[in-house]
Amino acid sequence: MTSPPPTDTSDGPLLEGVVTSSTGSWYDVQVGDRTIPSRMRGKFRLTRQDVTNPIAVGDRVTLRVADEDQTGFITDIHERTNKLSRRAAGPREGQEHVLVANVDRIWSVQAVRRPALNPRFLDRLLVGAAAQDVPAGLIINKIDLMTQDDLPDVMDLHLRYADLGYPVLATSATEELGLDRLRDAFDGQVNAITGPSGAGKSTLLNALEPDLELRTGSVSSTTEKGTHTTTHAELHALSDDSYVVDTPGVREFGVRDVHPKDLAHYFPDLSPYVNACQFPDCTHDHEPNCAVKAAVERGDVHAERHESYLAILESLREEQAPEY
Ligand SMILES: Nc1nc2c(ncn2[C@@H]2O[C@H](COP(=O)(O)OP(=O)(O)O)[C@@H](O)[C@H]2O)c(=O)[nH]1
Ligand SMILES: [Mg+2]
Ligand SMILES: [Zn+2]
Repeated sequence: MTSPPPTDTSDGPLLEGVVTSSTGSWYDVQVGDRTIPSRMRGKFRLTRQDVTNPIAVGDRVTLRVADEDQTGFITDIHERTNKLSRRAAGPREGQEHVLVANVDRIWSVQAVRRPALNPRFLDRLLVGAAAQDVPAGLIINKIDLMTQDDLPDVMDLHLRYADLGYPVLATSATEELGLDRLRDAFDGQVNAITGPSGAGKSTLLNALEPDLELRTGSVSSTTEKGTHTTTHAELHALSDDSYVVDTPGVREFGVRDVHPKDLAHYFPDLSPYVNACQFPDCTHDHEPNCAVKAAVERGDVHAERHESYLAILESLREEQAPEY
């Protein structure tokens, strides 16, 4: 931390690559088949003091590789298409922490059982993703545990989100069901994977790529919350042009900065109705002649989606109370 920012003493050719892991001072940059340990220009930190990490996993960078020791020096960060971030905790509280940049899709994993399906949690993730311009998808895992009793809820969840335009996949990581489709869906993309602890994220990734050897099962939910696994997020290469990054426990990403007024816009099923409400500032909660509530009553919008909307609205009002 106290050492002077490194300067460009390297002499090799300029290359382009993607940052696959970051420890804060060193970055692994993948260039073709090579992984090049690299440092960055000090000015990136100076010009971007509002974020904890000026370079994040997923960033595309230009670097120069020193002939002498084959380490890299990052000279340029390319413009991002999007990023997933959350607010930093601890000494950097309030700053933005970028979890991963240039995400093609974030996949939310839900388990049929252990832990139970949780549409409320899922909707929060979908809002966070939409607010950060990251397309989302749903993976329903542990289908091997599905019983006759689970079937209606699982089908309902599958259809509900497929109807909203999200890709929905059903898998069993342990029985290796649905993995070919998952591989196809991941192909050629930078994928983030998220969802509640225990849903099977790490097991799924190991099933796709056994060499990853990610720890599974044994992580207690408290440790997972306590350690900022996300600070050391790592982009795993699954094939030449497919990557995945595990972003566990990022419940709050993106949602907190949504203005309550804009919330309905992040629900593709609610947003078509908002202009038909009687009051232009309708929050689709208690107001009369609300077109959203009418759509729920007609069955055109799933009641649970409206409940999720109201629950998120409530949490935003609590957090943003001074302004709203
Ligand atoms: N029956 C069943 N168990 C699974 C499946 N996927 C994961 N598990 C188990 O669920 C537990 C949690 O898995 P893990 O991958 O660590 O979940 P994570 O917290 O989401 O990364 C482990 O004991 C896994 O063996 C599955 O498809 N079917
Ligand atoms: Mg895990
Ligand atoms: Zn309304």
